[in-house]
Amino acid sequence: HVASPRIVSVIGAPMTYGQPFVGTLSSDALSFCLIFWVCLQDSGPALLREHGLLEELAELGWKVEDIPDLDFATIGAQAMQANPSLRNNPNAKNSIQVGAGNKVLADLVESKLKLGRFPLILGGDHSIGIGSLAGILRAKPETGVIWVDAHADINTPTVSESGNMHGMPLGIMMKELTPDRRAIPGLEWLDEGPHPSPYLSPDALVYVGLRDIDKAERRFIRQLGIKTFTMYDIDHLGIGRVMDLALEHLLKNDPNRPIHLSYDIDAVDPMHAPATGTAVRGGLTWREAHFVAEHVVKSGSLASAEIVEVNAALSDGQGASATVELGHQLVNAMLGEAML
Ligand code: B3U
Ligand code: MN
Ligand code: MN
Repeated sequence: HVASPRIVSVIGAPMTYGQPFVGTLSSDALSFCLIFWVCLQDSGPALLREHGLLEELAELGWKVEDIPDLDFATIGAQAMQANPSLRNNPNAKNSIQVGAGNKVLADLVESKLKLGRFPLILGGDHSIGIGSLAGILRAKPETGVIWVDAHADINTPTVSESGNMHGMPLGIMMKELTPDRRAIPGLEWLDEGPHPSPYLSPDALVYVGLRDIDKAERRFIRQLGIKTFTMYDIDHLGIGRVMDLALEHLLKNDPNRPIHLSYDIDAVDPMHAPATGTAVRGGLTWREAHFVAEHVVKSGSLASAEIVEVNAALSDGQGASATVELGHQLVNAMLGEAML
């Protein structure tokens, strides 16, 4: 089957520039960064690796290609140096660093997909969705996306209330919302060069697990008619029916369409995943969280996946290890652990 290649390319993408706990921000965030030195490089991928993730993927029958974590601190610093006159926009915080890092990620994801491999991207904050989607859509423009999240991540620099880019990947990757991506410093590459990155069509996206949606995001979702299953829908229909409908929406016109699963750990209830930037109560249960991944795998259409916002620095030791363990279990589920 086209969508089940045997080599998984594990891509560590420890991005932190898309969320508030970086660099020159509030004094709270700064003192936090002095205590936890991890502020420019997220520990998510390293912790998942320490947990024996790669060995387990091998046990599941995958050939594992382990790629060294992308060094976003260096990539970001170089981008700033290369163009000292370029200013970050307060409405898209750290957009130069976010953009430069995502350019490297996009090229990597595109090249692995073109080799027939399964890119497994370990975040990092959800701003890496920009690079993942750019690379995926360059390699396979017909891809459908399942976005599992407490949040809609469809803000744009113009409407975002926080300016944090982990809340914007979908807004930036939709033409209807960001018709000129060259206007955002650091993201010019999306629309330049021999291989501009296609946009994601609103009907190629399905949301699962939403429960914290900003006002402008609500308007966009309605206007664009994006297929959305909130926690209300999961309560009402059950996760089984919701996932059937989600797959039906993406696969009805093309049963062979590749699917990308973008999994924000904050979709899961904070009882199980407290170590994340913006935890919201009332999330997926442990089993619902697994079922989402398992059911997408079972369709045979899953072609790439990412897990994001596992941030061990944002909880006590116990909460951090619980969150890492869940992330690790979900990755196993994405790579077919529950399949007989
Ligand atoms: N919608 C809010 C909050 C948020 C989005 N993504 C996360 N938090 N993780 C925002 O800042 O855009
Ligand atoms: Mn997210
Ligand atoms: Mn989220």
